[in-house]
Amino acid sequence: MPYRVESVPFESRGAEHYRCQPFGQVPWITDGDLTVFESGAALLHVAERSEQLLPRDRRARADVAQWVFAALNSVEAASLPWFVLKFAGDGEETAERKAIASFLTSRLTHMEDVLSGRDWLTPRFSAADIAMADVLRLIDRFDGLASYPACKAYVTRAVERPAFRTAYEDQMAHFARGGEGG
Ligand SMILES: N[C@@H](CCC(=O)N[C@@H](CS)C(=O)NCC(=O)O)C(=O)O
Repeated sequence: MPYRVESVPFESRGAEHYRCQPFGQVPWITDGDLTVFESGAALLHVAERSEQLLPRDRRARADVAQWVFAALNSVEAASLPWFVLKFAGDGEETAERKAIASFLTSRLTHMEDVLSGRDWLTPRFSAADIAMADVLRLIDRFDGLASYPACKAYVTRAVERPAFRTAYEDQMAHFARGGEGG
């Protein structure tokens, strides 16, 4: 599927930016005359075009949908407070910080059990793996998967896929050009 990577100004976010993304964030996608914000919604919008990424069979589709939401709502939701502390360089041990770490530990322990028995979340690679692998990949960047070998191996499998490499390299090349052009 052909696509083009685009950037928007970070400091001065105009009305058009807020029209496409009400929180003034990125990403959003433009597909003809419509725009879709929230990466999960954008993912599902694109996946609609692929029987493999989002099957039409109702059971298979529900299976993919539940794991997409699990990635964003159960795993990413637990990783965000942990990231905020990591970004802030805050390593102080307090009861609140331990609670945040243990929330993430609980989610990763369950994901470790799930991923110990399978290559992908659903019988075939799907949109659910795009969402979950990306959430886990970011946790891994802060060494949060050191005690979760099955999660780590899953991320490795996902990022070694030619489609991931192509998309990642396209985005890096876009940034290397200063965010200009396709
Ligand atoms: N839930 C949103 C999160 C988007 C998000 O966190 N975007 C970050 C960059 S990855 C951003 O735009 N940060 C700048 C800001 O919040 O002002 C999604 O998945 O699309």
